Amino acid sequence: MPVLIFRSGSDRTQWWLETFRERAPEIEVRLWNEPGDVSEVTHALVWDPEPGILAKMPNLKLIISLGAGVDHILDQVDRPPHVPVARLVDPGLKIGMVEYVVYNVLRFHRRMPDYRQQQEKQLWIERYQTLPSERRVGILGLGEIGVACAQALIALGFDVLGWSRTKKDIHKVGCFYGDEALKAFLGQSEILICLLPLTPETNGILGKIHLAALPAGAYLINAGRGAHVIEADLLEALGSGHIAGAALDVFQTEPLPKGHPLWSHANVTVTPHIAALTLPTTAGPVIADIVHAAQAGKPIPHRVNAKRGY
Ligand code: NDP
Ligand code: OXD
Repeated sequence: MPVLIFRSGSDRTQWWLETFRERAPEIEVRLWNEPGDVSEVTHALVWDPEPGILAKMPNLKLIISLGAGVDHILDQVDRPPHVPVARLVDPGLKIGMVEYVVYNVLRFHRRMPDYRQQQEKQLWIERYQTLPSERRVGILGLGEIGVACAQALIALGFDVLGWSRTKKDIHKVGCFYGDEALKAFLGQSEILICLLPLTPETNGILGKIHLAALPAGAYLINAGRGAHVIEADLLEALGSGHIAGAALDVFQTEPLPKGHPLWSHANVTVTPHIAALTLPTTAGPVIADIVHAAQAGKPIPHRVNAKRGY
C-alpha cells in the first residue's frame, strides 16, 4: 500500500483527508506532524516541506507538489536528488488562474482602477475606450496555464501574444520564443501577464530593463512567482507612470510584509497568493493518478525536469 505523507500550508487538511478516504482509500495518508515509521513512507505530497525531513525518509519514491510550481521543492538543499518530483496539472487550478487573469485584464482594459479613483473624488468623467481587438495582451509562459488564459482572452476578442522557451504554434496567438525575442514581445504587450515558473533563468526577469521595454502606460499582472519581479524597479516604473497599474498575487516575501510600499500604492492591487487555490475536489483525483502510475512503474504524469527547473 502506498503511504503518502501530506503537508499543506492551508486550512484544508480535513477536506484533503476526506477526499482521499472517499476517492482513493487504497492510499494511506499520514499527516506531516504524525508520520509514524518514516521508513514506510513512499510518497510525499507537499507545498513547502520543512528542510531536512524528506531526506529522512529512506524509501521515498516520489515527491508531489501541491501546486503547479515546484521552485519551493527544487530549492530545498537537502532534497533527496534521486527522488523524482511531479507537479499538479489540475483543471481546478487552471480555472482559478483563468478567472484571475481574465478579471484583471478586463479591469485594466476597461480602466476600472481609474473609475474607482474618480469615484473617491465624486468625479463624473468618461474615459476613452478601445475594442479588445485593439488591445494587445502579452503572456509570459505558454504552458498549461498560459495557454488556457490565452484561449479565454481570445474568446473575449483580445489580441494575444505569448512568449515561451521553445517554439510554439498556437491558434490566434502571436508566438515569440527565446531570449532574443523577449524585448520585441514586451514592446507590444500593453497588458503583460506573468505565468512563468520560477527558475534560475526567469528569476528577476521583470526588472528595470524589461519593464522599460513595455509600451508607456502598460499594465502588469503577476501570478507567476514574486521573484520574477524586481519590486524596487516596479515601484520606480509605477512612480514614473511608465507602468500604469499592476495586479500582484505573488511577492518576493510572502506574506507581503506590513508597511511594504506595494500595500498602499494607489495603482496596485495586492492579493495574498490566491490567484488559484489547489482544491481537493479536482486535485485529489489527479494526485491519486500520479501515485497509481508511480506504484505501477508507469511513466509519472507531470514529472518535473529538475535540471530545467519546471
Ligand atoms: P508549465 O510548466 O506548463 O509552463 C511554463 C511555461 O513557461 C512554458 O511555456 C515554458 O516554455 C515557459 N518558460 C519556462 N522557462 C522559460 C524561459 N526561460 N524562457 C521562456 N519561457 C519559459 O507551467 P504552468 O503553466 O502549469 O504554471 C506556470 C506557473 O504559474 C507555475 O510555475 C507557478 O509559478 C504559477 N502558478 C501560480 C499560481 C498562483 O496562485 N499564483 C497557481 C498556479 C500556478 P516551454 O513551453 O517552451 O517549455
Ligand atoms: C502553484 C501555486 O504553483 O499555487 O500552484 O502558486
